[in-house]
Amino acid sequence: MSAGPQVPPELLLRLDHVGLAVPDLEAAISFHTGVLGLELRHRETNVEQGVVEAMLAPVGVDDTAAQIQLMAPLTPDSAIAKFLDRSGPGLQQLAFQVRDVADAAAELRRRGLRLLYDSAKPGTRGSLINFVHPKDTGGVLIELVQVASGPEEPSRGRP
Ligand code: V0V
Repeated sequence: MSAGPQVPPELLLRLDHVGLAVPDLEAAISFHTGVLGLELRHRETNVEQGVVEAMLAPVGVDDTAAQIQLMAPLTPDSAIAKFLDRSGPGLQQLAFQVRDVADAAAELRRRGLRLLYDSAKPGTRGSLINFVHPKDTGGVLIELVQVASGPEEPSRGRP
């Protein structure tokens, strides 16, 4: 039996967030807090990415757990505006924490995947981000996130 290529255990550390494209950020925040009962944790405008965004989590869950990211377009030519035009509101991306975004991107390039940026760009809360093209992942836009404070150690094998 062939062992196949070794996957470095530190490549994708944990799910950081699930990104949803929404046409109206305030309406989406109202739904996710008022109806689903999530808690608003953070808001930010990212001009380079063309988004206004909000991060939400279940009440009482600490900020190291995966969150929901709501993203509305700032401009009609932004990635989120194009996604809304083509697909409507909904799941736009899965974002995984990586220890070092440049190293993770290089490893995935070696594995034949197309990364969208030559080098990482600023993401939410001071993170550094890059993306894998959705056509190389079975149709899901995957974001790599190097968090500002360094990733939490995953608690594998513990309850
Ligand atoms: C496009 N496609 C997708 C997709 N976006 N498939 C799954 N998930 C998505 N989000 C499909 C599309 O339907 C086409 O399929 C195909 O990919 C090629 O489309 P394209 O013409 O290249 O589409 P574009 O021009 O809309 O570009 C798609 C990419 C763009 C992924 C290249 O959205 C991009 O650059 N995304 C990265 C930046 C981003 O998403 N920023 C917003 C989040 P068919 O029709 O050919 O089959 S910012 C963020 O997450 C932040 C700040 C953070 O987390 O900190």
